[in-house]
Amino acid sequence: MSGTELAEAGRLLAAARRPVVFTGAGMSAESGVPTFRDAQTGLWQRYDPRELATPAAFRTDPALVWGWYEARRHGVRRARPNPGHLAVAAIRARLPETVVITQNVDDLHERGGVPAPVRLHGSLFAPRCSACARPAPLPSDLPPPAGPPVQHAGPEPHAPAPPDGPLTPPACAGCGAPVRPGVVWFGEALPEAALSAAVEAASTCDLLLTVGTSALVHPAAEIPLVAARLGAPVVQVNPVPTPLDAICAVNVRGPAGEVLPALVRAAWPDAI
Ligand code: BV8
Ligand code: ZN
Repeated sequence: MSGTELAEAGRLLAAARRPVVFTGAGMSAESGVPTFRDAQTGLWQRYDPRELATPAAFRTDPALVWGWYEARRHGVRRARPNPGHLAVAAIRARLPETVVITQNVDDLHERGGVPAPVRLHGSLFAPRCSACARPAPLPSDLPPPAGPPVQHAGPEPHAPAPPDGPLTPPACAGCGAPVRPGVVWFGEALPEAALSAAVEAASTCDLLLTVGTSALVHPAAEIPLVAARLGAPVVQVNPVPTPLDAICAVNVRGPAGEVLPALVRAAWPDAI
């Protein structure tokens, strides 16, 4: 990350009043949560995440898909917000009109101090019935996540080993149908309220910060384009180029956990 890009991005952030922070899997990479690009581990390395994250896969083999999501939920429970998540919360603390929009299904923004990010693709912590959509309780096999966010991102010391295989999903208490994860699968529509809140925020923001996304999954990938089309500067944080490079005022090449705290310091030297 070069000083000039950081200084320019800091200047844009300091001048903003209604920023949008738009995040993807790269935001949680330094917390140990694998991105969609990262190779899967264990049994799951045999599967393409895009195949497993579909209604068809759940219909064909609900235990395989439920097991995968439970393994991911365990992994997130063992993870902690990284300094990037804390910096996003610091931006929002400084600029209360900040809207955080995420594609991620982990809860690290909330645990990092952002109470209600706009969730475009759902959450690992909101299971519901696959037939009647009745909310279902989370399997209670895990200790609550430890206290306030901490600097290091190491795993939870005493959490039990994550399941690493098929797991029969619980039955709905209402109609008995299998419970499914509360995420948006490929081929499924995004939650109407979240999508319109995201488009609204991108349409009225005075800066959009896009962090850790390859911008390949739609319609989420269009959110930064909405902001750019309406004249808001777009700043990208990603170690590598993405399809968004061309619309960005500044591309800061580096990991979110390092760049975002430095960006906040560049914008507000007294902040952290
Ligand atoms: C729909 C939840 C229709 C589940 C997810 C237009 C064009 C082409 C295709 C389509 C189109 N419109 C629709 C489609 C089809 C499809 C789609 O986009 N396909 C893609 C693959 C081409 N979209 C859909 O199916 C959507 N639904 O269209 O429905 C419809 C409409 C009305 C009525 C009925 C139906 C639904 C899409 C949502 C799917 N669910 N997640 C789960 O998590 O299991 S998507 C999932 O994948 C994530 O949420 C995220 O969105 C995406 C992964 O992308 P990223 O987050 O960007 O992560 P990735 O790993 O790709 O990249 C990581 C980046 O971080 C990299 O750039 C890397 O360099 C960087 N990085 C790494 N480390 C760091 C870092 N950056 C910073 N710091 C670091 N340390
Ligand atoms: Zn039901």
